[in-house]
Amino acid sequence: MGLVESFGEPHCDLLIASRGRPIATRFSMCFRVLAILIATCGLATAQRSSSAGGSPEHRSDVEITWHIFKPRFMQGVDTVKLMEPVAALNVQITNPAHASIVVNRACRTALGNRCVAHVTIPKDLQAMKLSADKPSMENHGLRTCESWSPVESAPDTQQLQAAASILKSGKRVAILAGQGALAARAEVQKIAETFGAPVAKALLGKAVLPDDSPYTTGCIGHLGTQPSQWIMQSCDTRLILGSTLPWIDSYPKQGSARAIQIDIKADHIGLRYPTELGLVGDVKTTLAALLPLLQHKADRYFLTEAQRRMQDWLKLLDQVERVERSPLRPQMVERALSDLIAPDAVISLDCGSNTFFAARHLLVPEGQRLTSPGMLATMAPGLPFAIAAQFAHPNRESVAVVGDGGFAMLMAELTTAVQHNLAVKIVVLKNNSLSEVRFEQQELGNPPCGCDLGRCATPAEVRPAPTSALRSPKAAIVEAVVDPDEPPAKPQEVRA
Ligand SMILES: Cc1ncc(C[n+]2csc(CCOP(=O)(O)OP(=O)(O)O)c2C)c(N)n1
Ligand SMILES: [Mg+2]
Repeated sequence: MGLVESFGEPHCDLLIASRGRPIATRFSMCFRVLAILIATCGLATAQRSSSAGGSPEHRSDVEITWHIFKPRFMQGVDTVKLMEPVAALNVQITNPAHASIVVNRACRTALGNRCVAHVTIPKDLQAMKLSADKPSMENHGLRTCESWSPVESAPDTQQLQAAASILKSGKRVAILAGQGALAARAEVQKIAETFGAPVAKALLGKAVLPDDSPYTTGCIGHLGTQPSQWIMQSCDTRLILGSTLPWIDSYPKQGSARAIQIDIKADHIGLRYPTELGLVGDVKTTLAALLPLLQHKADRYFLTEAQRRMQDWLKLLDQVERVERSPLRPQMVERALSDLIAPDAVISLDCGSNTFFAARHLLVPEGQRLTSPGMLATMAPGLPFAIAAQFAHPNRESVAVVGDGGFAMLMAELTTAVQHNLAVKIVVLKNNSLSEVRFEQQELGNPPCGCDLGRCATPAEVRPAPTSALRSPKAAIVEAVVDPDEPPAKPQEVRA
């Protein structure tokens, strides 16, 4: 357990949410030491993000937050009510002895059910000593246990045999791997090898197989690759592993392929595609139990064709990355970064056009890990994710690739990185635009909009810039470049 004081209040929550992402390797939590309205709104976004994104599948996942809570007090917010829609467990601590039981249960709820658990600890209570507490008469010295083991269940033999039979009858098996398969790299590779089945990866599952694996066609979905799209449209059997990829148009046409889905969450089965057989269980354990029932398939046509298409696709990306022009193509920047970052780096992405470029042009090798906002696709978590990753992996490079819009939202979180001596690296794709939304609006036929900009940096510019801003019929910004060494003087200190 660690205490992290976050300086960008709305963002400490994303830090906490990110600890539940696949980047954390061990049971880890952040205490939250500040709860003001804006922070709490940020918390709701982050935790909604984590609940909307489906449960993080990593066994160290936990989403627990402590709050200062002072109803009717300045900056007080009823965080219990606020978190009610997203938290599976949502309890306010009433005394120190209560804390040990509730916190234990919250950890079990979050870890076991892969969901959000939320604990509120009023500020006054945080300062109380456990030894000074008088538990209620009914407490009888209640203790709880410290051990916890992840769920590693697999479906029964009959179901596994049914799955094996469907897979064996398929001529063109394609695999969709999501974040639930992150811990099952060896098993996914073995299945792909056995069936000559290409693997398309959801963005959160990008590290399931390294991008140089002969079995993967890269990411799938709107930010994916053409070969991934092709394998999904051409397969006759689809194996979905720990994924609820949201883009329905990236699934085969209904009825055109049989589908088996393996997911630890029963309610994920059939969520996106009419799955013929749903196996509820841990992806790694289930695949390990399924593998002995399968035989090597001699027909390699589907895989070979996917690989050929992948070669063509990589050539196309290479050409795009090499175009020399200014302003730079973001793809060139992503490629340079991909070549330069450490082989075991942890990469954190944002939401925007930048995510598309990163998904395609950052090629993740075997030792790297990657995380991104997931299903809610909220802007700006790249930096807080990178901070959390650096806490979780102090000896690995932590790199955030973010948009300028997202970065502007959470830039203050840099203070946290500096304060905690975290050597995070942030690459901002500055296009002076909320580009993804701009393109979406263009597609809808909406006209571009914006405000007027003015700048003054010299005495001669001091009047013209605000004058035209004040006369503008539109919203206008004046950037006045002023001396940072001019002190906020007291009356008696003012000098000419
Ligand atoms: C909190 C939040 N607000 C708004 C959006 C809608 N949205 C999605 S991408 C995007 C633009 C992001 O801009 P930027 O970070 O500069 O990235 P770019 O698209 O320019 O690469 C917006 C506004 C969102 N996903 N999350
Ligand atoms: Mg931008």
